[in-house]
This record gives sequence, C-alpha cells and structure tokens, in this order.
Amino acid sequence: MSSILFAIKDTIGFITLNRPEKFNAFNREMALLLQSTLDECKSDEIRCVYITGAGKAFCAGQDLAEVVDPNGPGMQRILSEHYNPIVTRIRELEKPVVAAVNGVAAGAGANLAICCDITVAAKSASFIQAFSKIGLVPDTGGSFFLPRLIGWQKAMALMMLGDKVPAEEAERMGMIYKYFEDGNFTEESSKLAATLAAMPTKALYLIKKELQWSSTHTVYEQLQNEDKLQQRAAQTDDYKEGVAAFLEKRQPVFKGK
Ligand code: LHQ
Repeated sequence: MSSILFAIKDTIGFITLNRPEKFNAFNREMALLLQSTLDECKSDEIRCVYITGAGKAFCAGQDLAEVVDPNGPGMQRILSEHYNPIVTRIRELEKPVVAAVNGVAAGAGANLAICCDITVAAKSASFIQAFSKIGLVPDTGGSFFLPRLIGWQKAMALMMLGDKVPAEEAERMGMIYKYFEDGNFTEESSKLAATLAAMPTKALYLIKKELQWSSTHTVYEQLQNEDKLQQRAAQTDDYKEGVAAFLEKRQPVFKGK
C-alpha cells in the first residue's frame, strides 16, 4: 500500500497520508511522494486540495525510527529535502489547500496542518509542538506560521512546553479555522473543500498571495500589492461571470479561469 493515497473527485484533489500504524509519521518515501502528489495537483483539473490522515491520527511528524536508522536520510537532508519543499509547494500552489486534521497532529505534522490555507479539525483531534520534548526546535514553517496565527506569547509557550492543544481550544486561539464534531467531520470538511472548488479559483489564489505578502510588507507596499493583484483578478473570466450573475440576479457558475 502506498504511503500517500491520491484521488481526484469533483475537481478536488484528495491526499491521504497513509502510514496509519505509525500515526502517519513521515519517512523519506512519504515525504517525497507527498511532494510529487502536490506537483500533480498543479493540474487545472483540480481546484482545491484536501489533505488528511488515514486511521486515528493526522500525522505524528517525523518517523523517529528513521532518524536513528544508519541507512536513513540523516538529519542534514530531512528539512531541506523533505519538509521545506512540502511547505513551499503548499504555499505556491495556485489554489486553496485544506488540512483536514482527523486526529493528533504532532511535530512536523502539526506544522504541516497549519501551513495549509485553511485548517479544520475533528473535535477529538489535537495539536502538539512536540519538538522540544525530544530536544529539537520547531520546523516545517511552524516558527513562521504559529506566532502569526495565535500571537507570540502563546506560540512561545506551546513551542517550549509542547502542550497538547485540543481542537476546540485550537479554534478558540485562532490556530485553526474550525472544528467539527467527529461524526460529521468527513462530511463537513469535504463540503468546505467542495465550496472552495466551486469558487473563482484564480481569485482564491490571489487572496493567498495577498495575505502571504502582507506579512512581509509595509501598509504602503501592501496597498500597491492589492492594486496589482486586483488588476489581475479583474482580468479573469470568473470576475466577469461574478458581476454578470449579480446583475442578472442568478447564481454564478465559476470555471476557475
Ligand atoms: C511513531 C511516531 C513517530 C515513529 C507515533 N515516529 N512512530 C525534523 C528533523 C529531524 C528529525 C526529527 O524530526 C523532525 C521533525 C519532527 O516532526 S520532530 C517531532 C517528531 N514527532 C514526535 O516527537 C511525536 C512522537 N509521537 C508521540 O508523541 C505520540 O505518539 C503521539 C502524541 C503523536 C500520539 O500518542 P498516542 O496516542 O499515545 O499514540 P502512541 O504513542 O501509542 O503511537 C501510536 C503508534 O504510532 C505507536 O506504534 P506502536 O507500534 O507502539 O503501536 C508509535 O510508536 C507510533 N508513532 N509517533 N513520530
């Protein structure tokens, strides 16, 4: 069985981390396969990407057995060849990426979840910045995303203490968008992906870019950026359709073009 499952349904690319007996911990094979699968998601056929985990967990971070394996990739290659290219691909994909956190997300797994564009979780899921517990520092973009999501103080404490944060609390502190009851989780999170997939895909990508730029620009630069991105959005077919549908008092049909 492959460590990454991939299916395209109704223009959504469903990616499942699939090492359930290891709580979907990342080994090299899974990290490289996730990268190539994210590359497949560049296809225009896909208008939203949905990442979840098989079994009980979302992802327990790095497979710690691989770290001590003398035939393993070795510490020097894990970030540069595994996690950094994954985060970069998710940031650069020109469509929304949803993390559907079905169970525990720890270490690189927690930070994979929060580097996605919209993160939702099942009520029984939890998030652990597990790094400090084994003498490491946060990676997979966590030191960038977490303080921006929940503020410096909470991020520092969670990263130092490695507390387990239940989904409900993660929602309250702004780490994730929403949690859903376990029984409805798959249905509700898939519905969210379907809503995004039916929206003006290019505008959603430009929103992603706009927010990414906002964390590294001044307000004056950002006003220019908004102007630049708005000009691009206004050139899309979906913009024309959105305005026409409003004026004709009908539902718009967006094509992602
Ligand atoms: C695992 C793992 C795992 C292997 C559960 N590995 N088997 C970057 C640079 C280089 C090096 C290191 O890493 C990184 C990035 C990182 O991600 S560092 C952080 C690595 N992750 C962790 O430290 C988390 C380790 N796991 C845990 O703390 C717990 O397993 C959690 C809290 C995730 C879940 O706890 P429980 O619900 O009590 O489940 P469990 O501990 O019984 O785990 C279930 C199985 O999954 C178990 O296998 P077994 O054969 O005994 O049933 C675990 O060994 C296996 N597993 N995490 N990371």
